[in-house]
Order: sequence, then structure tokens, then C-alpha cells
Amino acid sequence: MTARYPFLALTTAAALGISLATLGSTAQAATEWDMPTPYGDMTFHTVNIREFADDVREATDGELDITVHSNGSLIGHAEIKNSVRRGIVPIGELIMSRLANENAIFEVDSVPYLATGYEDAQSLWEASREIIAEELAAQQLRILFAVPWPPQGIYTQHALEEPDDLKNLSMRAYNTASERIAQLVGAVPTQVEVPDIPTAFSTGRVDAMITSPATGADTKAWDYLSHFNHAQLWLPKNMVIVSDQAFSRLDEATQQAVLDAAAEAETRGWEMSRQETDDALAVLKENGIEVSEPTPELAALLKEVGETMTEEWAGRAGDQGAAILEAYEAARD
Ligand code: PCA
Repeated sequence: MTARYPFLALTTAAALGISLATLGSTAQAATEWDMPTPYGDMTFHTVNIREFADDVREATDGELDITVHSNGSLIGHAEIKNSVRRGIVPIGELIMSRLANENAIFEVDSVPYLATGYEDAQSLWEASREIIAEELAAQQLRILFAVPWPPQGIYTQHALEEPDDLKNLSMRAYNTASERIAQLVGAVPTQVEVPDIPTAFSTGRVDAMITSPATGADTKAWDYLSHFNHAQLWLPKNMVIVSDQAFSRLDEATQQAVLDAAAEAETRGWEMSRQETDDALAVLKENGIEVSEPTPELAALLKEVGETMTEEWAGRAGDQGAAILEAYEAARD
């Protein structure tokens, strides 16, 4: 008998003439959690969180049963955080920088060129984890783990050599940083969720995008564009959050099982992400996408844009941002 159908338990018990006290003492009701993610089944993040759910199920003998709902099918990306906060779902995954409008520290992982490889991204995460966890805790949310996407680059439908090649393009964005970089290179940003990318290109709504080799491969970028510039701008992270309320309802052993599985999911996810960078770049090439590095002209433009965005971010992130940068510099030394 599951917790989702208490009514069934009562009627069955009544029909059988079993007292509620007996039922309460014998029935082992499993807890069922629905877990929305905006991303599709192909994405390594989704594979990773499904493994997390399996680990929890196994460690608790099925006492905590987490069902992952991929592709924004249960709750749209924009609503996931608030849905967890309001108790509509107990747990969910979203991209951390999506919360930049609440506090700029959530987009520290989307500042261009602050951390462009996995080691730096890891140091940056270690430097920012506590402050980010505290901000979420103030909203009765607990961050269980965070895993980066591969480095972000630029997809276009033509060779990208000169800074002017980006002018006036309609560029798909997924957070404020990808929006801002589009503006600063003279393109026009449009927010599009991953599942809607192929349609956005095929209908001409967008003609360029900033994302990872992973998302390009998952959405079969070769069907709608031809070039990927591996600019390695930043490594944005997904995070899995749970509400304090749902977490505190678990018994101690189950809480520990969740925390253990979360720690494993974080380690595994970072490894998967590294591997995915190479694998997805190979898939892009196999399917005819031309992969290149920025030309010196383009690199100069991106560097300048990166400096502007770093200043803007530091201004918005204030003392908390400065503390993160200081810890990050110390960790890198
Ligand atoms: N894929 C997600 C986030 C970053 C990435 O690589 C997206 O494009 O929305």
C-alpha cells in the first residue's frame, strides 16, 4: 500500500473490519516523491538523477521512491523552484543560474571566462557552495547536489570568424548571462527551453545559440545548423533541491540515504560531464558539424564582453560576490 492512496487503505481496512490502530502499526507506507527536471531523457544529467533515484530506492528498501519526470513534462522550468518551495513537489532539478534575478550569486557559474575548465569550475563551486546553500536555506530549501554542463560555446548556421558575424542574429538564450552576452555581441536574445530548440530553429525563431556540446548533440543540432565554436565561456550547473518540509518528514536513516546518494550523484555527475564533453564533440563532428576554436578577432570580442559582464556581475553580487571571488582565488593558488 502506498502513501499516495491512503483512501484505499482506509476503505480496504474498513471492509475487512481491521481497526485503524492495527493498520497503523502494520502498514509500511512507502513515501513517493515526484521529481521534475526541465531536461530530456538523453541528457547525462537526467541519466544521473535517475541513478540517484535508483540508489535511494535501493538503500531504503523502497521506502523512498523517487520518480523523475523529464523534459518539463510535470512542471515547466520557470516554475520548478517555486513548486518545490510551495510543497507542490518535494524535490526538483533546475539550472542554478535561473535564479539570477533573485540573487546574482546564483549565476557565478555563468560569468564568462571566470572558470572555463572542470578544475576551476570545481574550485568555484567549492568557493560558492556554502553561500548558495545559505541563500536557499533561507527559503526552506536544501541543495542536495550540483553538476556542471560541459563548457558553453556558440552554434551558428554559418562559419563564425569575425565579430560582425554575430550581429543581428536571433540568439537562443537560457539564462540572464546567455541573454546578456547575446546583447553585447550585437545579437538579439530569445529565451527558449531545451525541448523547444529544434522547433525554434526550424521555424526561424532563432538562428544561433549558446550551449554545450551535450545539448547540441542531444537536440541533433546538425538538423538545423552547421557550426559549433568551442569558445568555453563558462560551465553552468544544474542543482537538485529538496524542500526542508519534505526532507524533515523522512526518518533519520532515510535522510542519510538521500544525503549519501546525493554525494555520490555529485561525484558521478562531474565525471559524466567531463566524459560528455569529449563524447558530444565527437558526435557533433561525426554528424557533419564543423567544430572550431574562436579566431583571434572573435576571441578579442568575447574577452571584452567577458570583462564587461564580470564587472556587471561583481556590481550586482556585492559583498557575497566578493567573498566568493576571494575564496575562489585562494582555492586556485
Ligand atoms: N544546456 C542547457 C543549459 C546549458 C547547457 O549546456 C541549455 O542549453 O539550456
